[in-house]
Amino acid sequence: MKKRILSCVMAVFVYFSLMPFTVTESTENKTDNKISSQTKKPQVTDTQNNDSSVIDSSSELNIPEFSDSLKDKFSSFFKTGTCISASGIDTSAEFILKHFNSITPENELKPDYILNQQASELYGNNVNTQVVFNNNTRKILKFCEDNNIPLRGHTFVWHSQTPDWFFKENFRYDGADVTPDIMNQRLENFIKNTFELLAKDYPNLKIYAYDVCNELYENNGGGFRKPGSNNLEMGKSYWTKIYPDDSFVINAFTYARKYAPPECKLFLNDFNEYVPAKTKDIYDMAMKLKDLGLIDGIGMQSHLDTGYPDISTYKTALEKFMSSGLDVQITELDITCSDFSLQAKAFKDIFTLAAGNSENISSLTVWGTHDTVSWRNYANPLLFGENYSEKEAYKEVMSIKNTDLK
Ligand code: 9MR
Repeated sequence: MKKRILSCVMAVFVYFSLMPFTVTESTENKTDNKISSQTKKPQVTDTQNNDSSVIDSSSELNIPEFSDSLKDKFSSFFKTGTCISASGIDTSAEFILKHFNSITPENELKPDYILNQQASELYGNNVNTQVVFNNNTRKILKFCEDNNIPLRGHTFVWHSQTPDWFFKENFRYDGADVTPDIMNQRLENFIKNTFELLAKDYPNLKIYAYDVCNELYENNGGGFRKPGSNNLEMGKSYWTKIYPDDSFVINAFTYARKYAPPECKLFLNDFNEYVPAKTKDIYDMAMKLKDLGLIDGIGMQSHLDTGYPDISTYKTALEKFMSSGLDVQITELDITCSDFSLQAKAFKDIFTLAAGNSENISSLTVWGTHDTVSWRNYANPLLFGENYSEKEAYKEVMSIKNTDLK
């Protein structure tokens, strides 16, 4: 009992101490270098190493009780994904192939990885944003292509991991801020050049989803992030510094719709998405984009803690997003904890909820293969532990039965 109370207190502490930055605001610069509402389940597109004896995709949704692969267990419900880094391929390839059938590059498609300052400046017309993939990005893309694993692209418009020169005259750090008109052209070229390079160098890569905009809103809702440079003041957005309104969001989706491969579904992705004011911000923008025919889904990052939110708070947000008629994807699930049994229950609750609503949920991604490589490794937030050990959370998730759904 004492342990439980202590664990709850810890959880609340961890949550509140994380709140302002939980979620990512890093100044780190790494330049070194269902899919649309009309397409519904059952999902039968698991192309990678799927053991067809596990699930008969033509039958009704069914969870195999005995399975030792996460992706096989849930393959008639949704894609089961992980984020990976390039080095994860060296250490974990076999493990990734066994458990996951969707991959998100953890950092390697972010603006600070693929926007190239020198080439953009040298191009000389102030608007043709140049995109270059470094070896790490290439390694992940090739791994996905070679192994026929569909990719979730992440991300174009983000306040974080985006260099300030992208918003300045001549693509130079010492330039003045550009106008919205110039920025529109840069944004279009950024998105166009990215999709063109992907198609040219990885013609067999299946890109099934892309986070067009990420973390647009204040951590607890209340509108867009405040204008500024995240590289100077954590949490601020250069996008809202350049644009007086939401046109950068509408335009980003317009360009993504124009240049993304037709099967690639376009997402608005955010964290703390279960905080009611933020749920509303995300929902309202998604509906605006939906009315314009520009969006396919809402991404719930789902960086959770065993102390917050509880499953009913999370479910309320999920239901609101599902009521949009758009696809929903759980895009970055991890659950920090100081009690592995509570964590196991929380993971089971989320997987059960997702499987029970798989009509509207096409993909569930955990944010990392195992605790050791997690961005929150201090609180062991994943399904697998050191040396890929199967944690209680993994076992609970694998024990979900058809009768648990609903
Ligand atoms: O997991 C990513 C970590 O390696 C990076 O240091 C961090 C820096 O911004 O970004 C992490 O990924 C974030 C994701 O892109 C967006 N949502 C929050 C994730 C965790 O911070």
